[in-house]
Amino acid sequence: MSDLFLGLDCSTQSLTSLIIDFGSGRVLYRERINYDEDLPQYNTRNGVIILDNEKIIHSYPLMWIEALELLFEKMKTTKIPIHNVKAVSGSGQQHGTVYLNNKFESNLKKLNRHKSLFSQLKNSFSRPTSPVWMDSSTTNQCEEIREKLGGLVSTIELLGSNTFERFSGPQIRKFFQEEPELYKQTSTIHLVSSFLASILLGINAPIDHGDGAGMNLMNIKTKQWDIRALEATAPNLRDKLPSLTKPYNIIGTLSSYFVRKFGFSPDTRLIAWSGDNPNSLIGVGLIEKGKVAISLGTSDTYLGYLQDLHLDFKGEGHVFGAPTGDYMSLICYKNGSLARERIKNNFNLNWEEFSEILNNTPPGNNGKLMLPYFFPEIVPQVLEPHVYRFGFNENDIEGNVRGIIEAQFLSMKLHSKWIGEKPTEIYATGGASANKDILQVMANIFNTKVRMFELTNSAALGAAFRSAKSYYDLTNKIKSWDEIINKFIDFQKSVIIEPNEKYIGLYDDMLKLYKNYEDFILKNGEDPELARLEFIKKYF
Ligand code: XUL
Repeated sequence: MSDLFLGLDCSTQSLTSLIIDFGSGRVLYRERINYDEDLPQYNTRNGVIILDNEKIIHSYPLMWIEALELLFEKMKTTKIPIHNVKAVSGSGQQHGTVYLNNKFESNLKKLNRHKSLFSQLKNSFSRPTSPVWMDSSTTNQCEEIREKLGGLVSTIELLGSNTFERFSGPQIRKFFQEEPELYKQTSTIHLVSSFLASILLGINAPIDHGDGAGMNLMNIKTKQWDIRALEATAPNLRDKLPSLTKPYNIIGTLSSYFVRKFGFSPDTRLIAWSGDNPNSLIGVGLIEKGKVAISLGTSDTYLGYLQDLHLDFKGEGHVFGAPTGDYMSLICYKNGSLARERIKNNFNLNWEEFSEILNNTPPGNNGKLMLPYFFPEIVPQVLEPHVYRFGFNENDIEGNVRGIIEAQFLSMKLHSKWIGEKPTEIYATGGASANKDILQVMANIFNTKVRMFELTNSAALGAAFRSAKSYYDLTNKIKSWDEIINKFIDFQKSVIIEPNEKYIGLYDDMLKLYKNYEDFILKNGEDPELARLEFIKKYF
């Protein structure tokens, strides 16, 4: 019987499991729990809850635990030989923090397989909800920490990123400032990834360098907790954080709860979990310079593999640890799929109709331009949501459909310039990457070919690849990343979307116009209306 590997992905809206069969090079099984639909008792919308105002966005760690158990129960009812799963790893939405009291680890150690995880772990939390990456309520804390670290440049040099509202450090500081008693009662603070890894491991699991870099607490060069950052964030924080580990480390074996309840082998190895973006990097097979991936999910992200540390001193991008042990660059946009869906739903469209309109509208959108801040935006930083439309209004279907898609890719092109290289190819992933028409706009705006994959769940796939790699390294059957990736991703068969050269000039001009509009709105720049009219005259 061939070796199986399990990858899990706890994303914003769902929890996915995916099993790969190394013998046949196939994905054997895929299942998903959607939080809103499958766990309606939590009343989440798109997997999250809005607390006092729309800047405060949390979710429930207990819901993720319930989803995990449901997922394993479903897996058990299939014919999959779970006993042959050699290793498990996982992926978590990044930055979200889980606050646990001193009962957590003892609860984990005495889990009884005849009872649910929920009932046995529900008293383990010092804070019932977890702030997630969509939260943008910590601007003050970001400023305080950045100042204590000596300003923008030294913060970026130390941590690989500026301080960001959604990053774990500023979130922890806010909790400490607003609820000091509960902070005191917190024994351990986990990320979503290390939290779920702990449940599977049966003791506190470490945080890997990929997800750790998204906390504003890890030194990006030494990959250790940075004492200055810890002190700038909250008292006694070192004692509350798990240790850091390399992303490919084997952190133990699956706890007996899972072994006995669901039929795993007691030798099933557990590999450190990481963030969804580092996992996606491997899940699309990106371990080469010059290529980038764009993930179109709840967040849209622009990812690149970095052999050496290369920082963005403008402070918009991030550098995280990559699963290979090297680095990766990342730019994250909050107005991703939820913004696309907002337009689709406002006009009562389905995705086919959305695509048809996109296809029937000319590149350049007849000079209609949108700044799409349906939600607070990360890049460029926009804290108060507002959608700006130039040359059209909110009732114009064509204007809005093409407007949102062009805006998203123009913004990505503009704000990824710090990486310094024009990509030679873009790997597209995430739910919306199944839409060829959206990818055609991407190819045209970047003037780069775009590769479309059959599988869009790259984070879970990446976690499964990582389990295989670490397992074979351990058992001296060493396999290179290329060998693993090529076994499952048939690059020959994936669809390539070529850019249409006809639009190079148009999109170069539109990018300048887009930048002028961003400057006009966000930096009090000059009104580019005349330039827009000239753009229309030139192209339409
Ligand atoms: C990355 C980020 C998001 C989350 C959720 O910095 O905030 O991409 O990881 O997917």
